[in-house]
Amino acid sequence: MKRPIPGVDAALLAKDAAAAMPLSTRRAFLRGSGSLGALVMLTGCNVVDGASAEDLLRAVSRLNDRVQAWMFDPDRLARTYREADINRPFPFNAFYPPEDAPLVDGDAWRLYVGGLVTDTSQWTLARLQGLAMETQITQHICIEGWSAVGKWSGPRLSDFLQRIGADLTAKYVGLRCEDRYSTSLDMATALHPQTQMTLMMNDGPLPRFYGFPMKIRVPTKLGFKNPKHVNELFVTNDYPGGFWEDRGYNWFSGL
Ligand SMILES: Nc1nc2c(c(=O)[nH]1)N[C@H]1C(S)=C(S)[C@@H](COP(=O)(O)O)O[C@H]1N2
Ligand SMILES: [Mo]
Repeated sequence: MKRPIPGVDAALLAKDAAAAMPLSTRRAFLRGSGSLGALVMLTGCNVVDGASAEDLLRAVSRLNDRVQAWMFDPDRLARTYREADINRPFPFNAFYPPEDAPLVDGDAWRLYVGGLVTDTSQWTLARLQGLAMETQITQHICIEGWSAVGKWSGPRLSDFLQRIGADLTAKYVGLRCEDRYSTSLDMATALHPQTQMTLMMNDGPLPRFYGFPMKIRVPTKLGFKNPKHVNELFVTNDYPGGFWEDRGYNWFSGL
């Protein structure tokens, strides 16, 4: 290993980096040597040659993504709840107040599909409604400090991806929304049995404030990874980021 950054205590730097990791990553890191050398090796970020603290934090965050993706168990189901546990009214959240929620015309709406798929035909709401649907009662956890149990129904995203001939070995599924929100999922999560193209809430059409006409429900991830009013889906190997991900939230954000 090369010489440390002048004036920076290597052990302290490694300790700070460990503190910035989520618990699961930190455990794996400290189970190894937990040293600066290990950090450089793990992140692929050469902190020795004048990397800024920001570069290091970015590298730690991407390392967190890789460790979380590696630890993700595609067969482990998110907990499901009873009808009596459903929160009514369900909380609203977006990067704007409720009155600014998009007013989407369900007849004119189309889902555009692109990237590494063989069938790029557009989807109307009626066509999506023709797919086999499932219902889940699961918990939504927002990073802002609230959680609520809701009931959502729709086709499995994995069924849809198979139907459009998606390259299931690709890394990411990118999602874009009517309100210019966006997010992206790792393929393993996109294929998880509970990841849903939600068309209904509480046995009725998905209401305007909760993502009409279609949201992606991902009960294995934080709330911001559940995009509402989705109108574009693409499959890619190029990291797509997302609205909050580009503003510093950890990309994987698994529960
Ligand atoms: N299109 C869109 N989707 C979005 C958001 C948004 O601002 N726009 N906010 C996210 C966040 S941070 C949360 S917590 C949930 C809130 O969903 P809800 O209004 O159904 O509770 O939507 C997520 N999906
Ligand atoms: Mo959120």
